[in-house]
Amino acid sequence: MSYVDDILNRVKQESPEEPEFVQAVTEVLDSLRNVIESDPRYKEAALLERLVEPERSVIFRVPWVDDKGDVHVNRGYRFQFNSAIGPYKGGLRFHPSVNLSIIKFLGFEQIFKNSLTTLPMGGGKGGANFDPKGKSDSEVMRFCQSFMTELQRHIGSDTDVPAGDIGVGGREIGYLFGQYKRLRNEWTGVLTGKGIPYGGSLARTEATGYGLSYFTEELLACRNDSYEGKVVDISGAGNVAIYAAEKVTELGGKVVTMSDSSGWIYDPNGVNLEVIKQLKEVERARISEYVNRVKGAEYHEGRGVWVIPCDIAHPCATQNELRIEDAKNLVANGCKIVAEGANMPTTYDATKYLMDNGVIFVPGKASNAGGVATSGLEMSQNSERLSWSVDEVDNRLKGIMKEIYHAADDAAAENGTPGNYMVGANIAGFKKVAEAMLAQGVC
Ligand code: NDP
Ligand code: 2IT
Repeated sequence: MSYVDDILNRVKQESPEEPEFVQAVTEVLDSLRNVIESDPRYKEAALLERLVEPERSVIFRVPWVDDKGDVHVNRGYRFQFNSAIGPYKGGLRFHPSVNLSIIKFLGFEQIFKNSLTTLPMGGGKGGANFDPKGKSDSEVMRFCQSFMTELQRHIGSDTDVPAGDIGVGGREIGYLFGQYKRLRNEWTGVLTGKGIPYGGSLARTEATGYGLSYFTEELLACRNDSYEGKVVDISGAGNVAIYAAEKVTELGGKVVTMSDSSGWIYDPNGVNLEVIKQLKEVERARISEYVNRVKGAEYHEGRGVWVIPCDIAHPCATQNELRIEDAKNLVANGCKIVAEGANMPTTYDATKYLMDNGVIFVPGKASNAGGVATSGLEMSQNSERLSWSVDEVDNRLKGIMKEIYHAADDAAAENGTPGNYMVGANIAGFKKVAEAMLAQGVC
């Protein structure tokens, strides 16, 4: 049996209740077959065994009191997966669906994504099965304070630097940062995605969505094409989706769909982002409200954005939201590019179906890396006690996304699988981490 299959079997056997983690490992290791089998150093150093095992994982109780005085307990997680190329770095997710498998898959993916950014950041991820929806600001604050009361002993600006993800935005990062500072009596860049008045980076809010569009713009430019006149389906209506839609629109595309966990909208005239921002960033309302404010749009309950014909699809909500039946709809309706904004939003069978049917597929670890890349830029600014202008950050982000595109494109071609960005991104992300691990010995 090959080394890759041996490790894959072992992960499947040892993690039967971690389907998302097994899926992520399978996608990565399948992509690395040629690279792993052609270099005996990896097996000799048990590199894959070490890569799939988090360096450290912490699971903790998060008790908090609601506005009525009732006590609740949630489960908190931090997976410190790999620190070969820098301090652990990755977001925190607050969502009722959070469990060990989800945080573990996200931490594993983050290793390769962070490597692709070219910045010195290791991989980590955390979160809690807490639902911020419907909670008051005071309840969210008390939860964040309790969460940080435990997390603070495990993180630090040179150890592990968390940030936002689903359910964790500027409000939550503010409360988390305040509690860290209070407990440790030190002001350091221990979190990214901070507010601008207290050490945040300009353009971090927009970075993941903008980065996704910059990556796709470069991919199109290399084919003498652009977003101009393209119809684009986007799912989600959170941080990533909103700023992807904003940049796609600015670059000449027409975004016709968005969604939340209740349902989705179709606006044939192009989504009105002012209305979406008001609903989602200000009122924290449901997307169903959109049709009461914009004429000519439709609202549908449940999932379904991928039935709408498009040239380009950007899934920007959550894992495994683009399934085989969705892939079939997209192909049948002439979609040419699927570039992921979310982490692993496309199931593995859907991914294969898209690629087998001529759709250019870009995995999130390449196309959504702009968020963590700009977090890396926030860390640099904090270290040098300076803030860069919005143009400086945006230009660096653009440069990094172009570099990631070419790194994945080159690695795919070298591997004999040109145009396979799944394989290219995994190889390009893996090589730097693997070299660092080999150089550092068995640890
Ligand atoms: P937000 O919380 O801002 O938005 C998430 C959006 O997805 C919301 O519209 C939400 O709907 C929807 N959603 C969440 N969970 C589900 C679900 N189980 N089913 C259907 N819809 C769902 O998160 P982000 O925009 O930050 O994150 C979106 C994705 O992008 C995630 O996969 C995240 O890991 C990834 N990502 C985020 C980065 C960042 O910098 N923020 C960086 C790179 C990747 P509702 O409001 O109803 O819950
Ligand atoms: O998935 C991701 O890359 C993020 N949620 C952003 C992580 C970060 O540290 O900015």
